[in-house]
Amino acid sequence: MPDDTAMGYENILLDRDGPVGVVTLNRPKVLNALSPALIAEVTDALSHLEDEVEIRAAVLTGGPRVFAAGADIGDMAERSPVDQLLRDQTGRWSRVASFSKPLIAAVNGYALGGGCELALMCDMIVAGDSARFGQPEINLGIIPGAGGTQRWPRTVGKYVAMEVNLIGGQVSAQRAYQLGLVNRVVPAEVTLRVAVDIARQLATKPPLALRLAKESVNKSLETPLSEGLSNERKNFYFLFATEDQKEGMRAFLEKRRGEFKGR
Ligand code: DAK
Repeated sequence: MPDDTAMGYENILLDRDGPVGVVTLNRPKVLNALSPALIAEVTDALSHLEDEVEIRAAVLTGGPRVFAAGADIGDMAERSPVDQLLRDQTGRWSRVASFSKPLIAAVNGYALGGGCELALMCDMIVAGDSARFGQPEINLGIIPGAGGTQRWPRTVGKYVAMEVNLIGGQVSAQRAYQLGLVNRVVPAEVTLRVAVDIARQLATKPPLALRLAKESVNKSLETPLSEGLSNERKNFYFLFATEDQKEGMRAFLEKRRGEFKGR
């Protein structure tokens, strides 16, 4: 398998731990500030992991001290709206949210601005006890540009979302857990390990069912209930066309573990 050096990455690391791909943001001197080059590398790495059949889930982390302190302010400071439009950053970032395999964020330290938005694009979030989430863009004279005003209210409701987006303060790991924004709070030194363990557990599940479960849950955030239910039903029926459904049900009846191939 190609590793990060072979791929020529300068802002991230890409590792594979069995069926789990691990993408690590790696600009520690600027708290993993998300430059366009870094985002391009993240999306490139995810598209490789997407194509590798043996990879069943992925983890996105910023390493032991910080997840990411937001988009690179130095890069953005003098940009015009036309620059922003032409660089198609929105298209790039949205590829993280459209990754079809399960993606777990392992967050230690700051996840601010675009860093927080990146974590919110993942399917589950494991937070180290040092994690701090927030949207401080308001203090820079802007608002979030990659989902902060949309994913917060859909996750924690209007009032906390207003607090986060209008005041620009930070939410601790513990509060994020109480709000339902993160799945686990763990000691910071085991954040990555716990996230990889969850990803490994997901890697034992039937990949096509995982993909459609992810798609169906995400759809529920964008559609009226009737449309979401209709979409779920179609995905449910479709899975009866897969070998994994036959294997899963046979394995249950034969009292053994299913071996899933993603077919
Ligand atoms: N950009 C660039 N450099 C940053 C940075 C950032 N976001 N955050 C930190 N750094 C750099 C600092 O400048 C400093 O560099 P040196 O001075 O050492 O050269 C180094 O990282 C260490 O930071 P500090 O010295 O400030 O460290 P502290 O521990 O004192 O403070 C902090 C940590 C996280 C509280 C502080 O660094 C901070 O407030 N950082 C900025 C946080 C922020 O405002 N984030 C929001 C940025 S706006 C879009 C997608 C996404 C976005 C927009 C559009 N599209 C798809 C269209 C996202 C926008 C944003 O995220």
